[in-house]
Amino acid sequence: PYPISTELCDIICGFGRGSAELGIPTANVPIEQLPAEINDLDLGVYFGFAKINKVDKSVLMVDRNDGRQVQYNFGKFLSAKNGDLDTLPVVLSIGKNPFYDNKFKTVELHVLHKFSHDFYGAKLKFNILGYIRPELDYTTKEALINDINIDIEITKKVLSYEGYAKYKDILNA
Ligand code: FMN
Repeated sequence: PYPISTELCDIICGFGRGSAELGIPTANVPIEQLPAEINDLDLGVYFGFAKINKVDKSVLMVDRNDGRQVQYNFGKFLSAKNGDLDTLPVVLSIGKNPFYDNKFKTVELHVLHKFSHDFYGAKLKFNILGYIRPELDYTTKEALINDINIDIEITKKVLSYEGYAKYKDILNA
C-alpha cells in the first residue's frame, strides 16, 4: 500500500512519556486527520519522511493528562529554508502502546533529528514508506528503548537508499 501520504496535520500532546521516560520524543498526530488507509494498517512500526512546517503564532494546547492549558510560542522555533524545516526521516509507531496500556490507538512520529526544543503547534505532513515490525508488549522499559533504537537504525539505513529520495522530493514540492 506504500507510499501513504498525508495532508498537513496538527501535532497534539501525547502523554509526555516519550521524552521524559524513554528519552525518545514523539509527535502525536490526530488519527482523524490522516488518510483512512492508515486505519487498515497492522499495529506496529513504520518508516517514512516528514516535513515540519513552522507556525509563527503561539498556540494554546490542552494537555491530555491533566486538561491543563499551555501556551506554546514558536517565534524562536528553529528553522531552515523559508521558515520550514527540511524533510527528515521518521520512524512511526501506530498502536495502543501495550507497554503503557493505552486504550486508544495513537499515531506517533519520532523524527530523526536533534531538535533544540519541542515543536508543539507546528504542523507536519508525512508519508509512510514501509513496515518494520509488529507492535510488541515489553516487560521492561529498557527492552522497549532498545528495540526503538534498532527501529531508528533500520530507518536510517533503509531511507539512505537512493530509491527513496523521490519520496522526500514529493514532500518538498
Ligand atoms: N510501545 C509499545 O508498547 N510497544 C512497541 O512495540 C512500541 N514501539 C514503538 C516504536 C517506535 C519507533 C516508537 C517511536 C514508539 C514505540 N512505542 C511502543 C510507543 C512508546 O511506548 C511511546 O512512544 C510512549 O508510550 C510515549 O507515548 P506518549 O508520547 O503518548 O507519552
